[in-house]
Amino acid sequence: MVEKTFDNELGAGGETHQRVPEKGSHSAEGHLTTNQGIRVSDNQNSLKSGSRGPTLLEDFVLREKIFHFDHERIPERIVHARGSAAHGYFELTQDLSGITKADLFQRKGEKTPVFVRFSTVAGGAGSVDTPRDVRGFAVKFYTKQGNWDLVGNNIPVFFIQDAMKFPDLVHAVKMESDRAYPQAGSAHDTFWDWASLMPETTHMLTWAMSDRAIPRSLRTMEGFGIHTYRLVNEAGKSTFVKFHWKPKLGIQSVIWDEALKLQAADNDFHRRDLYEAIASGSFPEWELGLQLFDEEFANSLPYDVLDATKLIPEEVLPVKIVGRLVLDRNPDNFFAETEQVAYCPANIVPGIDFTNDPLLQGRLFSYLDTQKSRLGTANFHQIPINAPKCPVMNFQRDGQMQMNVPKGRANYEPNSLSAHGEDGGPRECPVTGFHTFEKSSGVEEQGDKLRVRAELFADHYSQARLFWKSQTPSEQAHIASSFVFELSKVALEQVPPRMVGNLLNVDEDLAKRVADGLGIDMPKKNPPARDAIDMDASAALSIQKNMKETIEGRKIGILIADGSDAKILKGLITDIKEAGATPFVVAPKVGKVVLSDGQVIKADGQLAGSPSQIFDAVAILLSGDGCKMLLKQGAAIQWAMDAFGHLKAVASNPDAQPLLDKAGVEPGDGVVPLDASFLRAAAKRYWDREPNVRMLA
Ligand code: HDE
Repeated sequence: MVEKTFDNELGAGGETHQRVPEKGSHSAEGHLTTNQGIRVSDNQNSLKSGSRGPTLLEDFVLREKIFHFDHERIPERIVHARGSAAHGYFELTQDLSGITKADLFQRKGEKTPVFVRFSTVAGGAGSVDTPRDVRGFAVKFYTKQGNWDLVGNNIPVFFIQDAMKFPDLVHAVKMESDRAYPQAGSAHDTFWDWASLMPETTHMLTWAMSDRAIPRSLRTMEGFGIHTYRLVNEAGKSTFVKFHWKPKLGIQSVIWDEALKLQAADNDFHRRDLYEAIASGSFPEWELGLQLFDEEFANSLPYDVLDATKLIPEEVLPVKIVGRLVLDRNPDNFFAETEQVAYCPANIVPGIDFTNDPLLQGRLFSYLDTQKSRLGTANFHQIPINAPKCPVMNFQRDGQMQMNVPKGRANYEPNSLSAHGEDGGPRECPVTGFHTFEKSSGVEEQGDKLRVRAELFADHYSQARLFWKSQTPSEQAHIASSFVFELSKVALEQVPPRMVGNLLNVDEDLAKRVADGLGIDMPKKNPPARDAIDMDASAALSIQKNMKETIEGRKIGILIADGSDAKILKGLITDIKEAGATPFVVAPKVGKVVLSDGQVIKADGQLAGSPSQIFDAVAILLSGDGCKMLLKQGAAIQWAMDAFGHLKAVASNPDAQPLLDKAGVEPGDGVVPLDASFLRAAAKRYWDREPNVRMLA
């Protein structure tokens, strides 16, 4: 019989090939146990009959370990499966007590804990971070009155007007059901077949084809509640509200070629960025803004505020800033928190209420329902990340995975158990309890039972036109080119002309550019259900018109090689850090770079694994010999070429010039010497460069 042995600290010999503490030693963290609390003597070897004999069924340690592992995954979300999240707080900066009785909006300066999850919509949980897609922006406020979930997106409107169409939208956009591709992208037959048959999607499509759908980071996206909600004050007066999140760093997006390359460079580009920003103390922050209005204002608009495919331009109704959201703590465990968090638009607190938006109404049912199949129990609200931070008391009992142990007999109400000296349990409170806003509001709340939509919902094009005309020429070119890119992937011949026929209702120039880009004849305009009206352009809808020129929070790549100037490198790193950005040194060998003064340093990333897509601006600092060596490396040439092609600032020292020449980096705005001007240059993108580097529609 062979003696059972452990590897010793030197890892030599034995039946296992892992380093484990010597037999009998105790770790500082305590003893390993089974889920029944039994101490485990050996976590390396299953129980066998003889050293080469069969494994024994009796081995409860092995069976329990494998059993638990087999069930580690839960069903992923049907939409928004891919997500990243963080803890933080909401701080009220404006007293809103006149407008709402919601406790979190009463006292200026008060902080409410939050858990925020961002997501893509179409891809599975393991898909990439940078497809062209809408992003979810879901905030759970753990208020003193219970949980309020504001479950929004990074685009202020939605594809559809009525919940009835949601399963069709999701089926059409997700991977096609026979071939199971494409993953995470809308550029395929079924999505465009469906969307082109649904004119109400047109406004959202113009947003989805814009740079909003390829954000630079989760920290640089706006967020929107989309639907019109209500705020209700102590006196029972209701005010309509639309919620906005405005990122402190401004809105920033990447460009399409960059997004495509990012999918190869870093699947986790957004997740990593969020995690690293928080871990380094550079806390992502947003302002909460409200658009507040009354019935009379709503009735004066040429569109319906209950229609989720419409927005109210900020120029028509300004956004009032009332608070800030700060994310300052990464989750401790992805599964326990980010995966198990269950948002639900039906979670509201006294002082906030719904409207009759037919999309919102459908959502009020869906989220609670889906959590049961995703988390497997009606008791999912007891999972720590979902549990309110205020007392929860009711007569609901039992169910799978019940974590509470209620005492006594009071599991019904009314009861008179207290008269007998027993605890009778909690009671309803007509004063502080949630009251639904009662007044029917301009809208007919009693009427015939009809499967219809309100009259103004039939206007599918006015706001798509508004969005289009509010963009800069560069943004318009991106939108037209995205339509071309996506529709070029559609094999169903009837679809692109049908889509262009819809776009003719938005803008003739847009339709023409898309038809030209596709190489198809201009189709006839599809007759609109209601003629579009012209609205005044809204600068707030453009990213480029609102871009914040700052390098705060940005990541700057510095390409070096052996012989790079030590003093310049040191100064550059210090300056970048002082400006609130993150320097990242890239070199051919990550473990060793010998600088001009003989100093040996480590790089942050290796050249092939750190392409310039992952940076906001780049600096190239090379010696003559270093440059010569890199001229033979495709990755180095591509590094400079992509940074230039992605319209970023490119700084270099004179010895690096041959690399720039070989990469086709031409002199012009944003191509600067490696001096103090670089940090100013790095604060923006150079849109004017684009027509020289790629053809757009
Ligand atoms: Fe969702 N949506 N949705 N949605 N949604 C879900 O809930 C649904 C809609 C949004 O990070 C699901 O827990 C219906 C609009 C976000 O966990 C599901 C309709 C907006 C998230 C669901 C909509 C959203 C979801 C899937 C039309 C922006 C991720 C898993 C009536 C205002 C939340 C889950 C997270 C998730 C249903 C439309 C945002 C199936 C039926 C409009 C950010 O319940």
